[in-house]
Amino acid sequence: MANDHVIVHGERGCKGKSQTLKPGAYDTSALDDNDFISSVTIPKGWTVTLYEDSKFGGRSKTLTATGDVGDDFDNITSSLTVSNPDKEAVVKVGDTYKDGSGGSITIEQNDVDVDAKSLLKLTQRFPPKFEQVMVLSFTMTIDQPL
Ligand SMILES: [Ca+2]
Repeated sequence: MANDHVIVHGERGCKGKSQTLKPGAYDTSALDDNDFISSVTIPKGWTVTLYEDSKFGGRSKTLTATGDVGDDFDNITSSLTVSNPDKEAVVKVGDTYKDGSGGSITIEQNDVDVDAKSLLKLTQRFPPKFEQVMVLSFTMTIDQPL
């Protein structure tokens, strides 16, 4: 399964008319058709939120796994958002002392298998704005410790 995009399908069981979607927000005009989505193919760790109405309004449903959207959301999606977790987080603090007497600290996130549901929180509905909550598992390297 491709892991860099989501696919929405017009029939249950990930069949029928389909549209490939990169991470982003898609209002009704950006979708191939209104109210056509019945199932979604979702890469591991990604999140898709469906909205009943355009402009990300009405009822919503968040999906994190491939499958049918469910009886309660079959053929009613008019807008949606696609989010992928950013697994690369590198923070570098270094070169504080130009004379070389200091050191540098590198904090690098390991490839952690995080629960996608804990990564993103919708803080604003329109335009959709997500707050990323991360639990960092990192290694710290100190060059030239004082
Ligand atoms: Ca609708």
